[in-house]
Amino acid sequence: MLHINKIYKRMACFLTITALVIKALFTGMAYNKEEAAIYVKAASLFTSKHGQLSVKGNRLTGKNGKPVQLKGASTHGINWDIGYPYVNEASFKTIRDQWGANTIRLAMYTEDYNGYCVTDNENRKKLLETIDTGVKAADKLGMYVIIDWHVLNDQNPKKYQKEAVSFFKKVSKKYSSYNNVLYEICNEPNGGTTWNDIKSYARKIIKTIRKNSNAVIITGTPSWSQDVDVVSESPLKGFTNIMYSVHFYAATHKDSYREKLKKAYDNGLPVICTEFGACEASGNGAYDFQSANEWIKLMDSHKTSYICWSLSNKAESASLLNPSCTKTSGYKTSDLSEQGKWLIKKYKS
Ligand code: IDC
Repeated sequence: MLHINKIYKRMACFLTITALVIKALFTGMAYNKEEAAIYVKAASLFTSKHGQLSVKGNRLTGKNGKPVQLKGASTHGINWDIGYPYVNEASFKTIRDQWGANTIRLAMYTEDYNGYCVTDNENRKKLLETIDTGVKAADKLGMYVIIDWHVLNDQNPKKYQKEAVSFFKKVSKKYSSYNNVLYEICNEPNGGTTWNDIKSYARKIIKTIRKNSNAVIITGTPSWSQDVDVVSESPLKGFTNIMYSVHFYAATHKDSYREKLKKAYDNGLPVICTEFGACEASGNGAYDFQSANEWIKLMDSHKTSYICWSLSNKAESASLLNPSCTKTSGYKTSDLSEQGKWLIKKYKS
């Protein structure tokens, strides 16, 4: 489907190129340095290079059919202090240019912290505006963006299924012309939530999104998105461009959890790591960079995409910024937590 935004972009591109060719013909010159730089920059943007993502076999692939590996940072809850300060263009530009990230995940809690499903209309509107700012900033910077329906204390995504249908209907329609958006439909089902519960929820939400968009859809997996092995025995059928999330916190989740991922790989499941940390699952405690390095090595060997939790200065180990850093963009190495410093070394290498 060709949407208005795409048509405008193509028309603008076509008209500009035509104007430059005419100018070159009349002046006998090629276009000037500044103009050339704009084209080189646009063409080199990560999303221009890879375009609309899809899933081929167990791999995330770009428009040319080649595997694409997303690497990025997740926000903390964008509802955490409504008006989350790190969702702005300069902030994303810093993490793109200084950290080597190509993706940002917008985590919106559904219940915790005055989440989307339990807050008032005014706050809900602010959350949608924050998502909009994030999607548009990422698009401009050539970054992919994951809109994350952050189920956590609500445990079973079916609890707010009605709200989820209405939310994904709205956003998939709004962003149908954007090729940089991925939808994560339930962060971490937990408690007694079974794979069958998640599957029934996922079918409903996938059908809702598919009315507007063929974007990649990511579903959470049982036990805080750890049981990819279980899921790989019985993935969803009848849909395309679906991925399954695996999450880990390296100081808590070690060999036995990596074995689950290996089994999912063996069974050909398309896996994406939409959240991880080098600390404990509580988001605090000591780091285990050795275990984190093992996870990264395993994921790199399968070109699995990964997104680190979280772009925040909250006083906890999982934060990428130091608690003393009050900047909302232009983060320097000295502003980063130990995990932040480790992460950018990984992303840059
Ligand atoms: C944590 C936040 C922390 C917050 C807590 C409860 O870092 O500040 O108090 O949630 O809402 C997850 C979740 C993610 C957690 C993170 C660390 O997806 O929301 O964030 N974690 O505990 N799964 C495993 C770990």
